[in-house]
This record gives sequence, C-alpha cells and structure tokens, in this order.
Amino acid sequence: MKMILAIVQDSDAVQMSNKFMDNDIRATKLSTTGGFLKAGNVTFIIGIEDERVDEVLAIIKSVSKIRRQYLPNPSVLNMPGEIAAPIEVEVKGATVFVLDVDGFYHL
Ligand code: 2BA
Repeated sequence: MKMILAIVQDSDAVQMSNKFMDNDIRATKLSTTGGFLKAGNVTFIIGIEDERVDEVLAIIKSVSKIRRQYLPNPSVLNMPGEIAAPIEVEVKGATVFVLDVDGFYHL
C-alpha cells in the first residue's frame, strides 16, 4: 500500500474531490497553507493499493492546472511612488509525494 500526499490549488480541489469519489478512491482533504505565498491550498491524503497509484496520479494530472500568481515587488515596498513590476510565480498544478506504508489499520 502507498500513501499519496497531493498538494493542490484551492480552485481545483472540489473537482478533484469529486473525481476521487466517482472512481472509488478514498481521500482525506486538509486545508493547508503554502509556506512561500502564504495562501491557502489543499492537501489530499490518499491511502491506495500499489497497483492504483498511476490511476490516482492520472486523475490529479487531469484536474490540476498550472497558474501564475503575482507578488508585490518587495524592493519598492518602502519607497512610496515607486512602481516596479510585480514578481511572477508559477504555481504547479500539484506537488505530489508517494510514500510506502508500513501498516494500515482501519479499526
Ligand atoms: P508555496 O510554498 O506557497 O509556493 C507557491 C509557489 O511559489 C511555488 O509553486 C513556487 O513556484 C514558488 N516558490 C516556492 N518557494 C519558493 C522560493 N523559496 N523561491 C522562489 N519561489 C518559490 P510550487 O512549487 O508549484 O508549489 C506549490 C505549493 O506546493 C507550495 O506553496 C507548497 O505549499 C507546496 N510545496 C511545493 N514544494 C513542496 C515541498 N518540497 N515540500 C512541501 N510542500 C511543497
């Protein structure tokens, strides 16, 4: 068995949750916060048989979208009147970890 931890953007989370349900994939959804942007994202915890990992990854890939976010340029924050281009950050569709599971108990 594997555990998949998938960090996805808020905007894709509902559709992803629905796809997991439709495909009988059990998942737990956590509200999380990215350390860099300090914006909300969603982390799914999925316990799954080894042979279904690719199926889960395919669903995550099909739903999640790469998006661009813009941050104020910190170099001008203390200079009133200065205009500088905001910093562009590309947020990937999903950040996914696949872990081996030593034990699984559903008591
Ligand atoms: P955040 O930490 O808010 O990062 C959002 C986006 O900001 C990142 O997109 C990346 O494009 C940029 N970024 C992050 N740290 C940076 C840095 N030190 N310098 C410059 N740019 C930086 P993604 O890489 O697609 O990450 C999306 C979200 O996935 C992250 O949100 C974080 O919540 C999670 N994540 C990404 N890599 C991770 C990792 N190795 N471990 C745990 N969580 C991770």
